[in-house]
Amino acid sequence: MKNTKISDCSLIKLEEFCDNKGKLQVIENIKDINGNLINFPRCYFLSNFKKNHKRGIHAHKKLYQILLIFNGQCIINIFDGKNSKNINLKQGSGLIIVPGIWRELSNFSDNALIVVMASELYDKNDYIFRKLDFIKYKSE
Ligand code: T46
Repeated sequence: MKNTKISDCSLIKLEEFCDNKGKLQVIENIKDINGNLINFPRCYFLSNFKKNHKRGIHAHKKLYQILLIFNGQCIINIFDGKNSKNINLKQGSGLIIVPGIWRELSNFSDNALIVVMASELYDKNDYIFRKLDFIKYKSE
């Protein structure tokens, strides 16, 4: 999706229920930029972060994602070809990244665990790996 902006991405708060059994957090009813409900058929986990190594460093053409962090925090830089923003991802929040956004994940705290919900099955052809290709894609 070429015409998305970083303002289409949002940090949402998980709904939280605490009682004497413990805590339960919910995320549901996530909509795409046209207002249609998104299904998330894939989920993956990022861990074992190496010092001074970033993760991501690419964009997706069709994929919507929700990034959630358990244990610790990290910084996610998002870029839409013109503007960029650093987001400090913390427990209890989820970052919705729409298609057509470059992302770089860094500054992971020790033992960070990131869960990513993805709106499509894995498809290498959905990735844009080179930043210059991404900038060109966004300007076409
Ligand atoms: C993203 C960031 C936040 C698969 O075979 N299936 C999968 O579903 C995924 C996500 C990856 N892979 C393979 C492809 C590579 O051989 O796992 C290996 C590592 O993947 P990658 O280098 O893309 O990992 P990250 O952490 O840099 O990026 C991942 C996601 O790929 C990406 O969509 O936004 O997490």
